Amino acid sequence: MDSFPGHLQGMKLIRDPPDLDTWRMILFHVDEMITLSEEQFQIYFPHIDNVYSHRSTQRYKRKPFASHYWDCRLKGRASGTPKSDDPNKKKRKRVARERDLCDVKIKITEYFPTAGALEDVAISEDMLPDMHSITMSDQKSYHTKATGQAAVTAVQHAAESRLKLYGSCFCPFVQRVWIALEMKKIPYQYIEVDPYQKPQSLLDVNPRGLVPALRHDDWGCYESTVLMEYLEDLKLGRALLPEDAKMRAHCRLWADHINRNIVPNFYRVLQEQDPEKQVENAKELQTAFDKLLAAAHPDGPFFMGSQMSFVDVQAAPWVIRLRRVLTPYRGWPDAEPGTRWASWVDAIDANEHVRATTSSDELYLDSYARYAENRPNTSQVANAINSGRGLP
Ligand SMILES: N[C@@H](CCC(=O)N[C@@H](CS)C(=O)NCC(=O)O)C(=O)O
Repeated sequence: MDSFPGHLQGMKLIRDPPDLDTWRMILFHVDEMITLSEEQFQIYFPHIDNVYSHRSTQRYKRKPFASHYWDCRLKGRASGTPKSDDPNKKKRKRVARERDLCDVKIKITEYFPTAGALEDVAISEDMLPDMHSITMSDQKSYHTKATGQAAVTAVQHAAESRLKLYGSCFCPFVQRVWIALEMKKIPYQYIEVDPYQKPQSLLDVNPRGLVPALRHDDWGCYESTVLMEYLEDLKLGRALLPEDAKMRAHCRLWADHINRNIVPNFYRVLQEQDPEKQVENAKELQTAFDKLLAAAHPDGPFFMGSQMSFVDVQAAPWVIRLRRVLTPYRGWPDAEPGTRWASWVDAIDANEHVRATTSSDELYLDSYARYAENRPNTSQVANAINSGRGLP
């Protein structure tokens, strides 16, 4: 079957998409609400269609979208549905599961073309009328569950392990450590925590209650750069720092440059509300990146050459947030094709371990809305960066 009837009309069956087993597991055993991007829905939902049946559709006069509701078929007859008295109706045997055991419901929000909005699909066990996966707390809104590829990786590393990474899906400092663990292929457990609620398990490792925090048996530590060094010192899997002492110092120096100049400047660009100051801050951020690349391998694409290593990992979470956050909120321009800058940004964005720890774009867009607030005259930032570029 290559296309689908009814409410799945228009969806194409993509045979053997990557990580299908994991996605089947995620979608079948859903116990908290998850939100899928349109792309993930299109790719994976047809593969679990045998479980769900369409229940109802709600259309609105003044809203440019419709909501389609689905129930898990393993639930049995939807409440309010009269029992069929058709003697010819085939009696279905319920052997494997009892009635009303499964309470998973799905709401599919279909946006009409004029809406111009992001399409998403929410799946939950206990569906609320207006649901999304963002938590509101003290005026802050943030996601509490990874999405996209990061969600798949989180599920793959949910099992108990001696090495535990306490992380939050939106946090770039966590992503550093997560990328390093993936690159090294050290067995680990990923534990999603809310650092604004600070569960005791996090405070036990980091009394300040910040993520990332790492627990290794009965010992724990925190601060992303320190954790990157700890993983390096374990000497397990692939080394991210070179052997030579002088080259190691060189890498540490530029990792320090990232912490002192790139990270704070990234937030200055985002937090500043005055358009003129935004332009100044954006130039400073670009200068900090330029300095880093001036010290990098001339051909790259990575800092030390053809392989991604320590310095790239230190910067990667902010590099991938340029296109996902600074472009929509501040008009940060795409890297000019053919430049050393473009080859570095593209190589980081395409790296499998970076991808494995990256959520879908909307998660980042939502997570930084509270910093960015106003949308300025974004073309000013783009012009300033493009005209001031000193890179080859
Ligand atoms: N310097 C720390 C920064 C960690 C950090 O700021 N984490 C944020 C999330 S991205 C956090 O835990 N915030 C909780 C809070 O501020 O209470 C590191 O490199 O690990």
